[in-house]
Amino acid sequence: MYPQQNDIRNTLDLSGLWQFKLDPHEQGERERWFEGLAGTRTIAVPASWNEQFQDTRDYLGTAWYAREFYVPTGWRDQRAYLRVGSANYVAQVWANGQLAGGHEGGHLPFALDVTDHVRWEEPNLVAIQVNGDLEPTRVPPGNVRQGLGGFMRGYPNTSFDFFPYTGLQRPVILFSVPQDHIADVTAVTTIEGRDGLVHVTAWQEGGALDGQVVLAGEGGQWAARLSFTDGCARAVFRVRNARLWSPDDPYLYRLTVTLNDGASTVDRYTLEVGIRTVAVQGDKLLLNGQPVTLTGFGKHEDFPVHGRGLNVPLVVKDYALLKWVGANSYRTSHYPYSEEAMQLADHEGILIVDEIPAVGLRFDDGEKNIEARAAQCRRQMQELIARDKNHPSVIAWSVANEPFPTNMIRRFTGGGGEEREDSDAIGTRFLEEMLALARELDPTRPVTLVGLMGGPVEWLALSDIVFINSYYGWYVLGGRLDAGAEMLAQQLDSLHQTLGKPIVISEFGADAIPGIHSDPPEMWTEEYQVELLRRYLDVAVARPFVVGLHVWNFADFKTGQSVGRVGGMNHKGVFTRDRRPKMAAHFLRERWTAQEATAAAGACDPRAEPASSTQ
Ligand code: BDP
Repeated sequence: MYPQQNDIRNTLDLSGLWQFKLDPHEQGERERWFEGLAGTRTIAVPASWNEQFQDTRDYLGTAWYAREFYVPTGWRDQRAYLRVGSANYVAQVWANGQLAGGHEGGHLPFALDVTDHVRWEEPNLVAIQVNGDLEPTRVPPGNVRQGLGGFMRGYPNTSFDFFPYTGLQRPVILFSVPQDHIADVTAVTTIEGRDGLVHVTAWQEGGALDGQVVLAGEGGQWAARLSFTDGCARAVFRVRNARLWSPDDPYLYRLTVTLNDGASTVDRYTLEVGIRTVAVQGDKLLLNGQPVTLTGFGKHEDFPVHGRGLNVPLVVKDYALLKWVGANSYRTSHYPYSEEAMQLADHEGILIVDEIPAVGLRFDDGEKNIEARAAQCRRQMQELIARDKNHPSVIAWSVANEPFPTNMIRRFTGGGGEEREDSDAIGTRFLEEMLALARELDPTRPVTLVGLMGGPVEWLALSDIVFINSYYGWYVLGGRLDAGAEMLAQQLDSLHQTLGKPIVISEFGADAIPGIHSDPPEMWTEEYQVELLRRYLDVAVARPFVVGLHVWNFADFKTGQSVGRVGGMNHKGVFTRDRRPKMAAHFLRERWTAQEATAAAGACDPRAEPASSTQ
């Protein structure tokens, strides 16, 4: 659960300046650096370490962070936890020289019980060892053996197209809870007629206390007693004429769970709850029983200097730009984003497709590697759903981005790619397993995997909603916009005919270097980017089963260095990296905000070209 400061619980944010030291020869543990770091420099947390110094840009190996802090005396009777929001990729934590625990996986929080390590009335030392090496067994993988002897390979050698930023990228927080405490709360909402039902499950740890749950918001306040059996208790509220959560009206009720010991309150935790449902029906995606069309982007957590580090003003700014451009949604490509981003999405009514870092997966490098990645994907899926299950903004889980079939290159080059290979069958089992796990952990949301253009249809068929990345007019049929649009139309029609499910075009776009122009449009110009997006929007609008369009990308973002990435950047953003609109942003705004106007006027298809704009 996200740490909370209230009358009982406490939080102490350790963001700020930390001591920092690289450990390229892995000597720190042997030399007991966790007892105190010597010869350090000062670094900011949270932030990726890569761009804070010139010599750390491409350093992904082991490094150490340390800082001292006091624990408030008032916490003496409570349990204390150290919570790391994101340590990319693997971390070990020492408190006052004692190993407190560790974590693998770069974008999800972990909390370690440090109660027994705390020193009262004197400074405490925390040391965190982080390693971000790229390895085939990690998720996402890197340094994967590839054909072509390294020809055209990028640096660093990732299996994904974004910079492998490393370090303590989200806040490190010390928090305390009472000995007997609320361990978890889940709120699931359903709708019956005009009523909203809020189904609450609460878990307590340590005690055999009674509890109470109160829901408050428009229409009143509702309370129920929680009696725990085996640490778990349930309650259901019926909210008559509920004010439903939606992008147009992201209304949140407040749900407060308390544990009571006779007369006094022992623990308290408050959640914001949006009453809404998500469902797939035939080839439609339904929000609160009504068809919804996703407009938006694939994004990245990325900005100069702090890299992938949490930057709350940037989260706010990005949501303001999403609204400005008329977007209602985005995908957390290609890893879970900050908890603050999810909270703000709840407040602002942004629909989120929440993705684990399973990008660049292949199934042809041996059972050991494949199983190591599967284990890691399972863990990340569990941790992601545990973290984000209560956000009304989260409307779907994505278990992978562009899993790579072995015969892909042959598929593209026309060399008989249709025959199945063993590794494709391994891939099928892998993806089936991840989708089944997500469905089991959360039966209330659709699940998907994001397919690679031209990838196996049998993989797309496994999803509840078909997500497909499509680069006709760019990587395929580059320079040929009309031929690209024709291919897109054919592919969509054939997928719809075969699968009969709603389709989201989850990536499409063209790199555009800001300020480069041409007429007629040529690749890499702003005009070409606009014209490519226009064609995709036009093809989609004629196909009601296309229930979403996510442009790749919201903003330009940093990548490794390679022949396809000018200045170490992917330039498919419709905003520049510093959030200035390219021509494409104005184009989308014209299309997507006009959609609101026509929708409000009750006109037919909201995605249609506005009458005033020129073709
Ligand atoms: C897609 C990937 C995305 C890349 C994009 C691109 O899903 O991560 O950045 O292509 O090449 O294949 O721009």
